[in-house]
Amino acid sequence: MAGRRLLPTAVIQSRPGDDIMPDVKVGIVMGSDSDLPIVRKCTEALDMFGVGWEMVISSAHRHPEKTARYARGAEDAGLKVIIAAAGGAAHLPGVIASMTLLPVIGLPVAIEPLHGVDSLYSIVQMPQGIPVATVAVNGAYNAGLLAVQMLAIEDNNLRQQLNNYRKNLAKKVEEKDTALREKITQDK
Ligand code: C2R
Repeated sequence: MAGRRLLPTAVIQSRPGDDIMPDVKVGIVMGSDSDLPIVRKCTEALDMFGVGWEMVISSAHRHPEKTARYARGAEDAGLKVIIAAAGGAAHLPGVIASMTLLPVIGLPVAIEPLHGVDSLYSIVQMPQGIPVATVAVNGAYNAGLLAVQMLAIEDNNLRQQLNNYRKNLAKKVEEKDTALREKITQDK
């Protein structure tokens, strides 16, 4: 069935229990399980918009064959966007991007001893020809949001949800501004 895939056992999915996942559009790949506490925030954003995701550990350095298999198979598997997270010498997002035409969002993860500057530079400084859309160091929530925005290009329901999300952000700014004014008036 086009766009559907049977779950490889190593993949964690957004809706545990299903054998077939017609709705999984975002593949989240991370270099190690140590990245998970950061990467989790991606799934919070995706879940908020009801976007199906799957999650897998792979490494361009430690397991290049698995990484290539995943990247080359992603489009046929029905994925639309890949989020690739890695720390240190973070070649994973770029290598994945080189093996698929799907947009790849790179998520630099901060680890010792350089606290993410290394992963940021390795992900963002791609050579011309193979882009990776890089978010902030540990910017996992924005990686999820950016994936939703990409999907919203062809999904009016997601577009509407994103509009509401933005309106809510603006409303919170107004509330904070009002609270600030009240506080300053009281302090006078
Ligand atoms: P360990 O905690 O397993 O030692 O991993 C991972 O993403 C993680 O942040 C330490 C860090 O190594 C990163 N890693 C990469 C790649 N594979 C693993 N940057 C890669 O292929 O780019």
